[in-house]
Amino acid sequence: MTAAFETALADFASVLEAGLAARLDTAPQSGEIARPARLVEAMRHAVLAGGKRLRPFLLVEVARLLNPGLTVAALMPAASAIECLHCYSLVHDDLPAMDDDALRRGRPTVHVAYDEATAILAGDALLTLAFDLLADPACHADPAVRAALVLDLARAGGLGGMVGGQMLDLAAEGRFGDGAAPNEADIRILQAMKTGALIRAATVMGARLGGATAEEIGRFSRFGDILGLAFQLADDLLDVTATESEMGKAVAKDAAHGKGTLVARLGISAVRSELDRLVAEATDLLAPWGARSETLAAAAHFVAERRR
Ligand code: GRG
Repeated sequence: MTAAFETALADFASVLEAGLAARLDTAPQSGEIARPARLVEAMRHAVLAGGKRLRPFLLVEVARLLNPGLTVAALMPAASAIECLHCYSLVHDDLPAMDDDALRRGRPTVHVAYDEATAILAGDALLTLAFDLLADPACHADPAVRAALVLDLARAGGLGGMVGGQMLDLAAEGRFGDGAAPNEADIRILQAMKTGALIRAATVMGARLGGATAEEIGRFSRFGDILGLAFQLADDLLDVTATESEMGKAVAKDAAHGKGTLVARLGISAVRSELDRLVAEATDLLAPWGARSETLAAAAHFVAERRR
């Protein structure tokens, strides 16, 4: 992974953050009645506190690869939507009823900084805001494209995607006392749902916004699947190899929670080899765009080799 990629990601993160900050203020939008200040503050705490901004970055990079005429500003509503949905998932994942974490992105989690009820509502409001951003005509002039984006994000984020994956994850910890420990195939499915679905949504939504053909949508769906799997494998590796200060959140939690990860099942070196294969496959998928796709190829390396 190159320093140039890290710089591009950091530069994008500042632009996205400024856009998100502007959306999260106390002035009601048309159709709203009032915005409670405490809720806005908690949402800002959840969203504006750092974060790699990988999902919106992928969305923007895929869209601009397919249509270089698109500006980052034009893609900001959809990019912000996917980050809002991601941030909601982190707020709810950190709650006492879920992972019960006190640290996220190097800062107190929302329920610690505020309180549990506020954190639940901040997550709810971020989830709703994600769909508000996609449905707004500012997202795309064509209502059919907006509807397709809404569907992509709903299917990735909901029952058969991220939320469903979180449910399977809780069950796999033995929370509900119902059944055997998950096998490798079970773990792959739950991770594809919990983590992979949203990363795939980012690349597919980017492709849609870039005016992709059906073949290109399929290609970026597969690219997103590969990055999602690599992201989760890297996350599992970091859980056993990184420090709390590198990650800005608690580590070594998987074993403590009895989580069956692929690192625990297959071992560190097998997972590292799988990551190498995934990066190679992701890079092959970008072949039609040659050197113009080098940022996305670097993103695949970043996901697999990241230390945060
Ligand atoms: C509570 C509905 C609900 C879903 C939770 C996101 C999630 C599903 C759980 C988080 C637990 C976890 C560690 C998942 C592994 C992958 C992941 C989503 C890591 C955090 O994403 P990053 O690294 O975070 O992109 P930043 O802070 O950079 O945005």
